[in-house]
Amino acid sequence: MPESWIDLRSDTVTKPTPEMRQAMFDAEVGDDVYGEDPTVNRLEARAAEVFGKEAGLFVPTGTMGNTIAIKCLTQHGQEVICDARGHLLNYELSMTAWFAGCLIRPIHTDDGILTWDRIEKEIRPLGPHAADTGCIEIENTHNMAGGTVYPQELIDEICDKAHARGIQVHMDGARVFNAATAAGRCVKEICAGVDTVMFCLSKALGAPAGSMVVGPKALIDRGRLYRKRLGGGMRQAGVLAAAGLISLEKMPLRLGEDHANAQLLAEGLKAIPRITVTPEKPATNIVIFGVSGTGKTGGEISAALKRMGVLINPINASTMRAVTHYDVTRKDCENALEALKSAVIP
Ligand code: TLP
Repeated sequence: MPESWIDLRSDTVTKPTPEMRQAMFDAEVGDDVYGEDPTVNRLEARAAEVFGKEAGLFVPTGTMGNTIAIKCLTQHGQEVICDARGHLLNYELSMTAWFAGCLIRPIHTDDGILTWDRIEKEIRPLGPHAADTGCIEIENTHNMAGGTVYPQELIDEICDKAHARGIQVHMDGARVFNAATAAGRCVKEICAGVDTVMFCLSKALGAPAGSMVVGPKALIDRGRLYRKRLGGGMRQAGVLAAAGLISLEKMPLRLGEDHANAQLLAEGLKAIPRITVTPEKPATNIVIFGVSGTGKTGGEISAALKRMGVLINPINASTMRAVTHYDVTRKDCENALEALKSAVIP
């Protein structure tokens, strides 16, 4: 991909910073399957500390992190409640079914945010006709709903009431640091009630690869075995963990810039006739916009933009998603808006 291209397809496209590359070069490593990689061990301990949990597990991807957490929180044949547009349900190759042996019970929402009232109606006790609810999964920020952020009182209520019913809660916090920036809270506070959290060091935090699962020690110990089963025993993974440590310590501090750029994009998009933006003011770094009024499909607009050196993916024929991150500047966003105007206005 030429360096000059403006890549708004996802925050997964970020490249490691010079500081990360140096840290990777200098990393002290060992065999992590033997528990002997000092840099991985440091990252796992630090992640647990930052989230106020007992233990952490370094995994190659967010998908593997969610897969392991759900497996640890459920029994084969149970159900997992999550939002209908959740990443867990739609973009993880049915790993909840394949690995944990659970069915997802989706709840449709406008903004990706579940409430206890909606969840409670879907909780099932085990009986001759129904599988019981194994766990509840919440996505914060919610990707396909446009980077929406859970109000803290909703998370706390879901966790308190789920626990009172003997049900545990997993947070897909791929972008939980974006949620923290938007809410003005630390991740420890946001995640105090949830049992397990998966968060990504890649994506908004810029590491080349890697995600974490944090939670109770006994659960993380089991998760480590599932990671090996899934092929995630990465040996001298300290080279990646070294970049991950920088992501964890430094990169959250700059996420406000990405949020401001997303708002700039949203404002500019709203000014283009027949484009709609939902939510109108993005809370974090994801801008979802409707193009059905333009007479062109998302695919056609994406192809026209590509010819101008701007990459934005369609979600489907009528909707597109632009994601800001540290490899796109405010000027890039202004240029992307100019390209969008010429792509949709005949
Ligand atoms: N999201 C990717 C795509 O898979 C859609 C993206 O470009 O946004 N949870 C959430 C909320 C995610 O957005 C993603 C990745 C994951 C989990 C999975 O992470 P990876 O890609 O590391 O397996």
